[in-house]
Parts: sequence; C-alpha cells; structure tokens
Amino acid sequence: MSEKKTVVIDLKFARREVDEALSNAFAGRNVLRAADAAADLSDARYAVIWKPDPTLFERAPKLEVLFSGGAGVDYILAMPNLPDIPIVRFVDESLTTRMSEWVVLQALSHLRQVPAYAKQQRERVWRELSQPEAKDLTVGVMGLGVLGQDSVAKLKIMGFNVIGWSRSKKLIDGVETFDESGLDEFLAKTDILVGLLPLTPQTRGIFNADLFGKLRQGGALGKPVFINAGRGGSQVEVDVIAALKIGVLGGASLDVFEQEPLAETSPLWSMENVIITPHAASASDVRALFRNAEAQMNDYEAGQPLRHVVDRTTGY
Ligand code: NDP
Ligand code: OXD
Repeated sequence: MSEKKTVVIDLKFARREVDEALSNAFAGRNVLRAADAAADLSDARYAVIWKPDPTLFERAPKLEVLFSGGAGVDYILAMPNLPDIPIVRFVDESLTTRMSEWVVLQALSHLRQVPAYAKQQRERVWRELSQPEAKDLTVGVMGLGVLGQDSVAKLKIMGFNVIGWSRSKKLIDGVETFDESGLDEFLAKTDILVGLLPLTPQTRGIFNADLFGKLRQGGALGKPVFINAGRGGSQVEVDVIAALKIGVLGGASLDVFEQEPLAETSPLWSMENVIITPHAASASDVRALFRNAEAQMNDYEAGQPLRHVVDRTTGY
C-alpha cells in the first residue's frame, strides 16, 4: 500500500496524451481514472481535473485538493456540490509561452493585414496595402496576470506600444497601467484590445457594445481590433458581430466563445477580418500539468503551502 495519497484523474483531454503522460507521473502514488466507472474513488485525496464528471465529488468524498487542468477555473467554481477545499490552478511556462505566441501572432496578423491578403490570395489579386508599423499602434491588454504580463512583454519586443488594465494597479517597466477605475481612459488609448481575463461575475459580458464604443477610432489601422483568449462568457457575441458589421470594430481574433464549439450557424465564421481558433490559444501540456501537480502534492504532504490557489471571493 502506497504511503503517498491517492490521485484521481478526470481530464477531458486527448486520451492518448493523458495515458502517455501518466506513464511517467505520480511515482509511488495510486492513480485512478474517473473514466473507469468501476473504479473505487472513495480514498482519493487529490483530483486533477478538466471539465470533470458532475458525479466526481460524490464518488470521491475525501478529496483534499483540486488541481485544475487549466489556468481558468470558472468551470470548477460553477460545479454543483463543490467541496470547500483548495483549488490550484495551472501555472506553467509552457502555457504562458503558448498564450503569448498566440497573442503576438494575432496582433501581428491584424497589423500586417493577414485576413485582407488571404482574401486577395483567394481572389488572385495582386495589390499592396498601406502598412503602419507596430510602434504606431497601442495594444491594450485587459488582465495583467501570469498570461497578460508575459504577453505584454512579448508585444513590446515586437515594437507595439503596450498599455494594461487590471483590477489592482500593476507596476510594469515601460508600460502605462490602469486599475479598474481607469477603464475608460485605457480604452480611449487602445487600438488593439487583448482580453486575457478570467471569467467571473465581474467580467461576464464585459466585452460589449458599450466597451467597444469607447475604443480609439482613427488609429493607425483606422478601426480598433478585438482579440480575446480569456473566456467566451466575457464577450457578448451579438455585440461583437454588430460592432464588426457597423465598423465600430475593424477586426477580431477570437479563441473563446459563449458556446463552445462555436455553432456552425454563427456569422463570425464567415466575417472578413475575423480570425477564429477553437479554444486552442494555449492548450495545457499534460506532462507539465502532472509535473506541477505532483511537485505540489509532495510539497503539501511535507507541510509546505500550496501555490496558485484560487481565491473564491474574487473567483480566480
Ligand atoms: P491570472 O489570475 O494570473 O490573472 C488574471 C488577471 O485578470 C489579473 O491581472 C486580474 O487582476 C485581472 N482581473 C480579474 N478580474 C478582473 C476584473 N474584474 N477587473 C479587472 N481585472 C481583473 O490569470 P492568467 O493570466 O493565468 O489567466 C487568465 C485567463 O486566461 C484564465 O482565467 C483563462 O480563462 C484564460 N486562459 C485561456 C486559455 C486559452 O487557451 N484560451 C489558456 C489559458 C488561460 P489583478 O492582477 O488585480 O488580480
Ligand atoms: C485554460 C484554458 O484555462 O485552456 O487553461 O482555457
């Protein structure tokens, strides 16, 4: 019998990736799979989860810590019968780096007019479009947490002028930052808006017509661009669509949606200057997830505090 506490895995990730990662993880621990309906989870003390089965907490009543398979935990906080135990969110360099790659890619795609050139290519049109430089544009990042701050740094390397907004004011070298009360001032300076916010009651629906109307018009791209990889629940999709149609927004890159998968009937699919990715901006590397969780389990059993624990009062 292992002395280390038992782990249950309930990750709605690709089965093969989970199996491969598990073959090198949680040495000396009993590891159970929630997907195995016959498994007795009654002694499990840790759960590593992403969109788990609603019955998990009934089957595993002795859980002491939940490890989220992603950085966002809105899906956990919304679960019925959630036990009052620590929730650890996933924070790892691989996740951070992947997100910054996606954010920089999208900002550059709009700067360099990738959607317009892709359309010209489909139509076999040879026409050079006018080209501002990155330094002519201000990218405003909403959410200056682990992911937001790394994206800010990498956007700056590409030459963009970058500003940021978060609940509490941040001090970031060379970046003008705003707290909650400075939202309008922040928006009025923003040409490309990047959403990297968690979904909470405060951020639900924050990207709406009123907010889009406050973004700077007439910047180097003519119209502002909206980029969102936080959570779809933070955007009001009918407002995004309307803003694109009437020209309040000149373009968008969306990785997250109010309903996922995005309905085939959504007008977003076929809108010019809209780039869609299927909630793939930064997928969790399962090996890194298990490495992080295992290290924290060992530390916790040695009496060390858990890191990256969710604050249930703020919801992230
Ligand atoms: P963090 O918790 O590190 O940062 C969250 C940031 O949002 C903080 O700066 C926080 O402010 C700010 N914030 C939260 N609520 C508010 C509010 N009401 N008003 C203003 N600012 C607010 O999270 P991460 O950076 O690690 O991740 C951000 C989100 O990205 C995740 O919650 C998840 O939803 C999403 N995500 C999406 C992925 C994808 O593939 N699409 C992949 C990974 C994550 P403060 O600093 O003051 O606390
Ligand atoms: C996350 C995600 O929260 O992938 O990590 O959405």
